[in-house]
Amino acid sequence: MYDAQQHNILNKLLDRYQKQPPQLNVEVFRDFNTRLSANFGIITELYQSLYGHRNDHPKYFLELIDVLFKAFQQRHPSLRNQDKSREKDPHWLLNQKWVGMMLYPEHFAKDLSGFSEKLDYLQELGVNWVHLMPLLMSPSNESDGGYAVSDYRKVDPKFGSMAQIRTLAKKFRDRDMLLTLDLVLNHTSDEHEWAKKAKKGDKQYQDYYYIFPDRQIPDQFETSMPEIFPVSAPGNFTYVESLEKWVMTVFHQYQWDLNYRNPQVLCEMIDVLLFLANQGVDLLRLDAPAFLWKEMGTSCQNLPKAHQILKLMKRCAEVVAPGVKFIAEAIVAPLEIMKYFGEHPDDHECEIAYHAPLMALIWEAIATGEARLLNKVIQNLPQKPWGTTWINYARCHDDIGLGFDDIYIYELGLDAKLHRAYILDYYTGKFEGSPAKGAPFMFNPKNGDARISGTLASLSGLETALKSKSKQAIEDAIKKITLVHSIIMSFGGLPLIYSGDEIGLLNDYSYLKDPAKAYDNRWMHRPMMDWKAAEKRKKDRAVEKQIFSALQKLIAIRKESPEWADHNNTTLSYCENKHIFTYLRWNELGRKTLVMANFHSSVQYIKKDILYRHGFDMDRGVVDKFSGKAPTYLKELVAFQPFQFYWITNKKHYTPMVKGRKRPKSKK
Ligand code: OTU
Repeated sequence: MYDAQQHNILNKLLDRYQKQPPQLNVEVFRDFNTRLSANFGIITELYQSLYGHRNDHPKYFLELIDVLFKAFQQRHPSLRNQDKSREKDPHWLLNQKWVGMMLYPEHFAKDLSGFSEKLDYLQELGVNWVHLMPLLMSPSNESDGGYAVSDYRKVDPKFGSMAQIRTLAKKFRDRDMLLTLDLVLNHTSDEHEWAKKAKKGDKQYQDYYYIFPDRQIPDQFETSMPEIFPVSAPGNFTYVESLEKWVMTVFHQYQWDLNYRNPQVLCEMIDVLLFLANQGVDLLRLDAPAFLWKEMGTSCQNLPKAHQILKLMKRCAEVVAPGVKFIAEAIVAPLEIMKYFGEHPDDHECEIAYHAPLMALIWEAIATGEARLLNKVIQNLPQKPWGTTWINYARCHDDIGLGFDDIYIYELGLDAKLHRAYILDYYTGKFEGSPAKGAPFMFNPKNGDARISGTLASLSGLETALKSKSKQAIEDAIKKITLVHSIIMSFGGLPLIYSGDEIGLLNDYSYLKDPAKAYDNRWMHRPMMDWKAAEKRKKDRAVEKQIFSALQKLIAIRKESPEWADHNNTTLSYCENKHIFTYLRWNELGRKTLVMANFHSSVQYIKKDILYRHGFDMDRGVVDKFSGKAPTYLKELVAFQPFQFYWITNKKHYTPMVKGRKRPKSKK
């Protein structure tokens, strides 16, 4: 929209920037000009809605725009070029070629130079996108695994340096790989310079946080704020002796919540965001964005202003670094997660969000042997906006929260409370006969809530199976591990593997010996990468080889399946057997894959009719892309082995794989 006053401000700014050294060449400046002009109206509007009531808002607004220009000046030409080529190809992120892995640098390869030497391992598996877990400066004792940052511009020397990140990012670009780093937006460590100044009594920096002289306001907040870590960090405020004041600390006591009501905080954090973007990061994982805005009398999660902050950040990034995409790490109720994609067609917010409901429901389906709830919840999710995509994952460094709504459990005729209790019991050793080996995380006696810790392999029963030496149990566990990955590879979105799962690493109980970790059992599923075990991926019949090569194959097939690019082309399919989860992936060129996954430990059948219904070419035949064979039929039924899945496609679209690669066309 044209607004004379805004236009005036914009022109003045651009005139000034054009002359500001180091001067940019005409073409480069034009890009900035175009992007700022296109976004200026919406940036102004968002800014006003957040800070318009303050007298000082025009001053801070101009400071923010200056930050954008400075960051643009500093952006490396190769990154600017990449921005431009990504602008020309809005599909780039949706491509089926991307397969990710998240890993702790110090667990995987000690540090950044060690990591650079391990790229071949990732490429052998087929991984071309890496989320490096927090590596910025954070206190050496307790830091919530790096999610308490004490300096956003410095890499913790135990990992390396920022220069190494830039080199790594360059290496990634050369290999067509993507790099993700965290941006911990909601809080800093209490050892961050801002917090230190605040502790010393500096009023300006005290205003960077939520600090209160007594319990009056905190008590009011507490009446409506849930607790995130009720066992290890109860309550949402911490008394700080040296200050004789209460500080808002939603997560741990040493993680101080930033006060985004202060426009300086926003400006600082956008500066940090662009700084990280300028190191060559492709996808920024915005940590805990649901918590950005606090309002008394609310849960202080998912508030409209939190979305406005994210939208403002997105527009700023689009001016400076449009090639950089945002990942919303909003592990909240399914319908709330969807809002981080933006709610209106021209909203720009986060392009990517974690598909927490899919993740949690996969585990629910494994525990119950049924896909009914999985099917129901996913069916009821609205379509996400075009151009956005999910991260599909089975495990990550955090616990598994059963964050889906009770209503769907009731709709299945089940008691939600009992059902949730069953799932918890199944994974935490209380349900006799369950092979899963996990632990309850943050059991809250006030409401009976708990989440689940444990590695993918241990939750799938591998730990128990190996102990019992039962061949059958080991086989079942491997089948479950493969099944779970077959879903995250083929469901629309970006699959993200958790490091170690590709060789079935088990729970690691050594964290109990470290007092800085013992109170947080999420450490049990953050094992050190076991390179000796990884070597066994080359050894026939080894468990590691069975898992690794299965994943390798899943990945290779994914990359060869253009209908798996995420264009909102995942259609859940009706299936009469409650143990089987079915969906169709398709594209406009007539390519399709029908995914059918049996979550039960027994042989199952469904009517062959499903193949006709989806228009498969039954005369020329269909094939399962994973086994390379036709599905097993029993008269008019398709038969499934325990935990078997099919990736059915028309034979004419099928090229057999040789060692995970497409067979080269014969030169006839
Ligand atoms: C995120 O977590 C991180 O993934 C956790 O590792 C951090 O502890 C936390 O932020 C604080 O930085 O806020 O919106 O176990 O699922 O806290 C989701 C709970 C988050 C996590 C939750 C999550």
